[in-house]
Amino acid sequence: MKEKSAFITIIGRPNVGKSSLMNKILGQKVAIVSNKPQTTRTKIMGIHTVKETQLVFIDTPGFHKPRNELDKNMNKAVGDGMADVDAAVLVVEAVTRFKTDGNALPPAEAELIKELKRRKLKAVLVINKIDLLEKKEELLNIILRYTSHFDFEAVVPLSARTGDGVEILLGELNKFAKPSPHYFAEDDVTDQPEKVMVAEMIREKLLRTLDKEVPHGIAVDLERFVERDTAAGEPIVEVEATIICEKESHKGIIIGKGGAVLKKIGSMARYDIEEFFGIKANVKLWVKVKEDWRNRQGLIHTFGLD
Ligand SMILES: Nc1nc2c(ncn2[C@@H]2O[C@H](COP(=O)(O)OP(=O)(O)OP(=O)(O)O)[C@@H](O)[C@H]2O)c(=O)[nH]1
Ligand SMILES: [Mg+2]
Repeated sequence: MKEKSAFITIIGRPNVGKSSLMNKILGQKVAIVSNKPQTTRTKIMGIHTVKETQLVFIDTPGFHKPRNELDKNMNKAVGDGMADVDAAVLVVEAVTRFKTDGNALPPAEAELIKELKRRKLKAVLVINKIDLLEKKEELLNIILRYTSHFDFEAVVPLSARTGDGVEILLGELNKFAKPSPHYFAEDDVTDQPEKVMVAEMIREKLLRTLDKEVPHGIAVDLERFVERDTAAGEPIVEVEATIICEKESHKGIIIGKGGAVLKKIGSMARYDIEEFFGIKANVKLWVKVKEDWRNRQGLIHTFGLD
């Protein structure tokens, strides 16, 4: 059997469903997902191997106007994700409210298309969230608007939520695979260490539970992550993590009245961790304030976000 591979980067504005799409393709949750923009903070690899063809996906942070050093690192991760790949998937939303009637695109998307051209990258346009589309005719206008800016190899409307259209996308992406040995083992799904995945599962629960600016200023520092046997001889994974936030007032919100919010986050995370490892888990969480950490490269590095 002749092996084939392709590296494919997934790019787009925040919150359009890039991570949801990658997870759906992999059939496994590798990247965390939330309804808050800027959920993904670093490049995350997802590996999809079917018979002779291995597609290596790179899920990137949503491209946006930077407001701090962390944002700059995140945008840089998008650029890095576009280097040395065979193709890109530009994800946009079927329900975009365009600010102009002409053909103009939101600035972040215009910028990404400029980058595709500069790098002479081949790209497929994915119009996601078609499950939310009330009038199917609107799709044509969206397609015309985007294709007037770039010569996409294919345009695929789909729903990362229901999976509708995902097989069609895979058919298009398989065309980018070139004869080459596989870079990863057949059963690998991601390059992320387990420790990172656990910290991310906790951050996902924070994103889903908290509002406004609080979740964006959070990092999760995993301090202990060990598997041991209980006295009864049952395996258990012990997780201890510190949630870093930017303000004393945020700390109060994260902990909640009588510790209720932190307890809820801990038990939601425990559920996911148990499901992921298939054994029982103990999760202990603390909260610490580190003012303005998103502007301090040293701390950004400590939390693995560079
Ligand atoms: N209705 C609907 N919602 C979707 C679909 N795909 C993603 N979503 C939702 O859109 C939100 C954002 O999804 P993510 O996958 O985190 O988006 P992202 O592009 O990775 O976001 P960033 O990492 O912040 O750039 C979540 O609430 C998802 O559940 C879809 O096909 N239909
Ligand atoms: Mg994401």
